[in-house]
Amino acid sequence: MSTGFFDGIEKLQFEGRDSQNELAFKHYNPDEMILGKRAEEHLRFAVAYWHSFAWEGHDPFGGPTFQRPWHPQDDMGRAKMKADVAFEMFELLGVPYFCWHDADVRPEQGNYADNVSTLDEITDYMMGKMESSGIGLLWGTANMFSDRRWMSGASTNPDPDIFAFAAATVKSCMDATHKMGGQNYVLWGGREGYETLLNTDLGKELDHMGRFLNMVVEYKHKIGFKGQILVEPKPQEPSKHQYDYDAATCIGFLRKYGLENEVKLNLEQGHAILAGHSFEHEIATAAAEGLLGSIDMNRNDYQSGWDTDQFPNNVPEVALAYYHILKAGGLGSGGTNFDAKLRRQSLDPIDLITGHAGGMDICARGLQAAAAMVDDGGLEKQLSDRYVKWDNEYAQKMLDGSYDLSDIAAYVRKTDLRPEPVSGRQERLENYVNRFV
Ligand code: XLS
Ligand code: NI
Ligand code: NI
Repeated sequence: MSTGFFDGIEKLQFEGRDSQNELAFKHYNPDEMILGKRAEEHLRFAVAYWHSFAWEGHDPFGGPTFQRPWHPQDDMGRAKMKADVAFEMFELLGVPYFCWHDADVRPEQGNYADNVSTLDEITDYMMGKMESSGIGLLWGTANMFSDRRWMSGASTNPDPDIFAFAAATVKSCMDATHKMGGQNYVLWGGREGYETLLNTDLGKELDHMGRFLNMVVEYKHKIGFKGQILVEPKPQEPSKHQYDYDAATCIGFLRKYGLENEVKLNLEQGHAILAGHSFEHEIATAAAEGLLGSIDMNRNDYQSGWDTDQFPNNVPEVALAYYHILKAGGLGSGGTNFDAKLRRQSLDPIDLITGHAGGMDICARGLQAAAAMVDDGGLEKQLSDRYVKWDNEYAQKMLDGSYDLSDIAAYVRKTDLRPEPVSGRQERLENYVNRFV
C-alpha cells in the first residue's frame, strides 16, 4: 500500500533527449549498452538515506524546513513510515541500491543495547522491502558524528569508553550490513580529527584509528562478510582537520597500518573540492594504487567552503570522473551513491524525485562521453606517445636499478645529451575532450 507521499508520480521511464517530461529520464537508459555492459551495471546508482529522509533541512543558522510526516524521528513507527517512503522513492527512480547510517534508519535510544535492537528490527523490516523490490544495499555505515557522545571523535577519542562504544557500534552496523547482503561497508570519520592541536596527541590518535580499522578488517573475515571495506576521505568539516584528509593521505595511512590490501577508498566529489583537488584527481590517485572502491557523487559549491552536497550538474566534470573510473576497470562492487541533498528551500516531494533524476541523467551523459573517449582512444594514444621514449634501453636502465647517478652522468656526457622540450598540447587535449561532452 502506497504512503501517498509521492502521490501522482509514476515510475520514471527513459524518454530520450527530446522529452519535455520532467518526470522522465532524458539520458539514463538502464539498458543502453556501453562498452559491452548495461548502463545500469556501469553506474550502479544508490540513494543516500540520510540526505533525502533523515536530514530535516537544518543549516548552521536555521532549523528544520522539511516537516515530513515521519519527523521527529524518535520512534519505530515513524522509522517504518520513513522506510516505506524511501523504498517508494527508490522504486520510482528505478535505482538498484541504497545506503544508510544506523542513525538514519533507527531512532536514537541513548544506549547501546537498545540501539542494536532497534537497528535489528528496522533492518529486518527493510529486508522485506528489499526482497519484494529487488533493491540491494550498496553500503551501510555507522553515524559516529551526530550524537554528543562523539564530539571528540570515535576511534580517535581520548576516552577509551568512546573507542569501545564506537567499536561496538561498528560491529552492529557491520552485522546489519552483512545480514542485508551489503556490497560494501564504509567508514567516514567526521569527528576523526581535531579542533585544536593544543589538546590533541595526533600520533596517538592515528595509532588508535589504525588499530580500530584493523579490528574492522579482522571482524569482516570473522563473519565472512564478502563486501569491500572502504574509507571516505574528507579534509575537514565538521572537524577543523580530518585525519582522512584526501586519497593520498588515506593511502599513506592504510600502508602504515598494513591495510592496503584490505581497505579501499570511497571518493566524493565535494570532498575532493574541499581538499583543493578535482574529483578526477582523487579517482586517478586511488586508481594508481589499485584502491578505487566506490564513489559518492555530488557537487560542491565552488565558493562557499562548506560541504554543500548538491546534485551533480556539470557534464564535463562528471565525464572526466567516469573516464578515470572506466580506465581503472569500472566501479566493481562499488557504485555511484548520490551523497546529495536538496536545497533546504526545495520542500516538495517532487523535488526529491527530480533532484535524483537530474543527477542520474548527468551521470549517464558523463558515462556516455567517457565511454566515447575510451572508444576513440585519443587520450590514451596521447599518453603512450608522450611516454614512448621510456621504452628505450637506457631509459629502462635508469628505472630498473642498472644505472646509478654516476652511470647516468657518464651517459649524459658521452652522448652529449641536449634535451629538447616538446609541447604538452594541453589546449588541443581540452578541445579534444570538448568533442565528447
Ligand atoms: C559526509 C560524508 C558522509 C559519508 C557517510 O560528508 O560524505 O555522508 O558519505 O558517512
Ligand atoms: Ni559521502
Ligand atoms: Ni560529504
